[in-house]
Parts: sequence; structure tokens; C-alpha cells
Amino acid sequence: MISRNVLIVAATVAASLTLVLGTVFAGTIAAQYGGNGNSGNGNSGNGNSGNGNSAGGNMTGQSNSGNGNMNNGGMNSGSSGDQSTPAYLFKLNKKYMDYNGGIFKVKAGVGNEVAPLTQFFPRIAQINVGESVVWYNPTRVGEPHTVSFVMANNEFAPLFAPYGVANSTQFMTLPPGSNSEPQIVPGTNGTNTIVALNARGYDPFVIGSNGTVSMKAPNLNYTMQGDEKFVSSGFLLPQGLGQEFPGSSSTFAVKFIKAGEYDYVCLVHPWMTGKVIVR
Ligand SMILES: [Cu+2]
Repeated sequence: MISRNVLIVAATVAASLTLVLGTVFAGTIAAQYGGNGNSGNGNSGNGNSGNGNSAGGNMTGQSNSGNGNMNNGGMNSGSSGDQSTPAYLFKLNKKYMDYNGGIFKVKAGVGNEVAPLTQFFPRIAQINVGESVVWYNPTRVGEPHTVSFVMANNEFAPLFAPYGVANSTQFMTLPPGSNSEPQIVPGTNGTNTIVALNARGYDPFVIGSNGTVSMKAPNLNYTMQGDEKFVSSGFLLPQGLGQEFPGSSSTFAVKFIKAGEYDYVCLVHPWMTGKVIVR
């Protein structure tokens, strides 16, 4: 029952294109970090036409740094809906890195209403001790993601989970008459079991090294000690597209003060994984 629920949710939010592109993308990580001096590919193959090739004209308007190379022949800085397609962003990501002044920005999901792409861009962020990574969700639809560091294996937070309630509990639908009802199954010993959204997936949460659980305010700005069991962003939505998810965040910032490798995952799309390397 529970796993079926989770599967339905996963299937609903996931674009099948993701898996295909995800595989392709994984293969480029090595190239991306292998000293990408080569670009200048005149053929973007993504449907852009009449590209005036503006060096440095990146689509988000944010400053670039890191690889110092923006002379890509395929980029079109003119106005075009094509610039949010996964194919375009996939190419863009190979050359584009937003790492300035000790802040490395990572996109949590990209794409548009035609094809949301459930990947982190870039998947690997390498920074120095004392620097920060900031995640944001630039997708053009309200597709939620989380950035969740699950250091202790048993601290994984399922998005939906069963909870016991007294079997006398009455649930009312809000607003009355809406096309919804809570998922309840009979339990034992005078209880029912309700399947509900897990707040530790939905909201920013930290479980410290001693097991202390603390819920945080949205748009968490956190300093990673390195010995936490669980650190999670909560739902990250694109700026202005979070109405369906009250209390959600649009950014998640983490300052790393200890060298090491920090793996993270999206609780909504468990195949979305990323890594922060701190040196
Ligand atoms: Cu996700």
C-alpha cells in the first residue's frame, strides 16, 4: 500500500525523459571535470537558429566563472523558448559553472513544462573549506526537489510514510467537497494507519550527531559540521512557483567547514544524486 503510493507519486512527477538524459549526463561528468578547454562547437543541434553567438551571454544572466571559457559557438543569447529545453541546458552545463566569490551555485532540476529534467546541475561541486554551495530550482514548472544529505543510512526520510492514529479520528476534507480523502488502512489495537507526507522530507530538517532532530525555517542557511546524521533542504520550488507547497523554499545554502566528500540525494526523485567535494 505504501510503496504503491510512493510509486504513483514518483511516476507522476518524473518525466520519462529524465532517465535517458540522466544516463547521458552521467557520462559527461568526467569530461566536465577533466579540464574542459575545448568548446567552440558551432553546432548546438538543439533547434536554435540564427544564433548570433554572444560570448558570455548565458541564459540565466548570472555571472560565470570557474572554467573561464564561454566562447561556445552554439549558444544563442537572443530570446528563444528553446533555451530552457533539456538538450540546451545539458550542453550549457558542460561549459557553464556558477562559482564566484566562494559560492558555488547548483541547479536543483532544470527544464520546462515540456520536459522537466530531474538532475542536479552540475552534479559535482568542488569548493574549498569555508566556502558555500547554494542550491536553487530554476525549472519553469512547479516541480519540487530536495537536497538531502543522508549521512546515517537509517536516517533516510521517505517522502510518504505510515503513521498510527486512533481509529476514532475523523478526517475532514478541505475545502469540503474537494476530490480527495486521506489514505487510511485498518491497524491493530484500536488504531488506524494513515499514509501521510513526511515533514522531514517536506520541511528543512537537521538531525545532529547526537540524534537531536530540529525543524528549520524555509530557505535554510546552514553550516555543515560534518558529523550530522541528516541535513535536508525541504521542498525547493522555483521562485514564484511554490504556491501549491506552502512553506516551501526557493534556496538552500550550506557552508562547509570540514574537508571531505558530501553525497546528497533528492527525496522526491531518488535517482537525483549529487556530491560536494570540499578541499
Ligand atoms: Cu528532485
